Amino acid sequence: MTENDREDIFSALERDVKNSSLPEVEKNKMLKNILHLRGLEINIMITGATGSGKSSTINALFDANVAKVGFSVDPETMEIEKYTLQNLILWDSPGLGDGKEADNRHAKNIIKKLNEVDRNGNALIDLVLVILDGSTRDLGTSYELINSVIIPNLGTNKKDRILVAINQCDVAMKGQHWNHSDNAPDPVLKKFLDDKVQSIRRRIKEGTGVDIEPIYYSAGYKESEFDKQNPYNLSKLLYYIIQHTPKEKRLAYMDNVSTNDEMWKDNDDLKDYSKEIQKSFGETVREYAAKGAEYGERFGEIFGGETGKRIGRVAGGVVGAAAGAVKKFLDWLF
Ligand SMILES: Nc1nc2c(ncn2[C@@H]2O[C@H](COP(=O)(O)OP(=O)(O)OP(=O)(O)O)[C@@H](O)[C@H]2O)c(=O)[nH]1
Ligand SMILES: [Mg+2]
Repeated sequence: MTENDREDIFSALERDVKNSSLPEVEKNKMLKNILHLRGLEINIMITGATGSGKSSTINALFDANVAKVGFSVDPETMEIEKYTLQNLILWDSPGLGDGKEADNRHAKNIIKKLNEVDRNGNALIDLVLVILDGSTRDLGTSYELINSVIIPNLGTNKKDRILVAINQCDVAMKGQHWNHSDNAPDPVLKKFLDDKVQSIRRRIKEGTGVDIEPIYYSAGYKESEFDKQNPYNLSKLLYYIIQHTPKEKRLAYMDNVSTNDEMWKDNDDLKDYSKEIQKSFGETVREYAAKGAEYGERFGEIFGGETGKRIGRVAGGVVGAAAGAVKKFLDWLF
């Protein structure tokens, strides 16, 4: 790791701009934009039933072992816990299913948090990630949570602010159809999970009129060095999280997502999620960091340096790839 690797993304952007051959006045426009982006925060609420895998998901996605993973049936998350990772703030919130009294308290806390506003008067919570336990048939309390507690409190653009994700897809159907050597579902399990996605979608549509697109994944687990399993569809989950985050704020993920390539490698093949994630970051740089500045054909030249290299490395990107591959990637990105 060099000094430059330790800089945050905003400092890398600034350095690329300062080192460029742009006229001072254009440089200053960009530096001002970057300063603004640096001040933006993403707030995500992560909720779901006890044991659904909220903590495991947080730890798999983000580079810190911040959230305590439970091994007992007692809820590990009792009240809303706040984790601050630079500009990314995670609210780990217990869902329903802990008994009537606790459920009432949890619901109240969630509703309060969803109605909080930031200093500009906008809703504080950018996105609610609801995690369902794919190994259980009884999703009644999760529907209650989604349809009666969360969706009614999401304001106007409800669809953009909620993401429903089914975790532990590896142990759905009692784990019998998980292909351990590929770390992926076999065709029978795939069909089962696709059907589950559709039935959840239908239940939410019927209950609220909101049409959302759930996804499934596995946060994986690690009991010891010998007893562990990598996540599945974690890149897909991150891709969906990013798509549900206001574009202007997206760079706040860059310094915080796990740098462990193992976490990102096993995904369905519906999309090249790693590339799509990198493309999203590239778009934010183009549309927000460079906003209002005249840079002609020089975009790739300016941000192809530190910024481009970093974007290329995110979520199992072009790490360790040959120099030619990095250059090709940057040409494609910008
Ligand atoms: N097989 C498998 N186990 C998982 C997965 N995700 C989580 N687990 C396990 O499920 C258990 C509960 O996970 P947690 O991450 O603590 O769940 P939580 O939602 O944070 O639970 P509370 O904080 O108690 O509400 C742990 O033993 C995890 O290792 C997964 O994708 N697959
Ligand atoms: Mg937890």
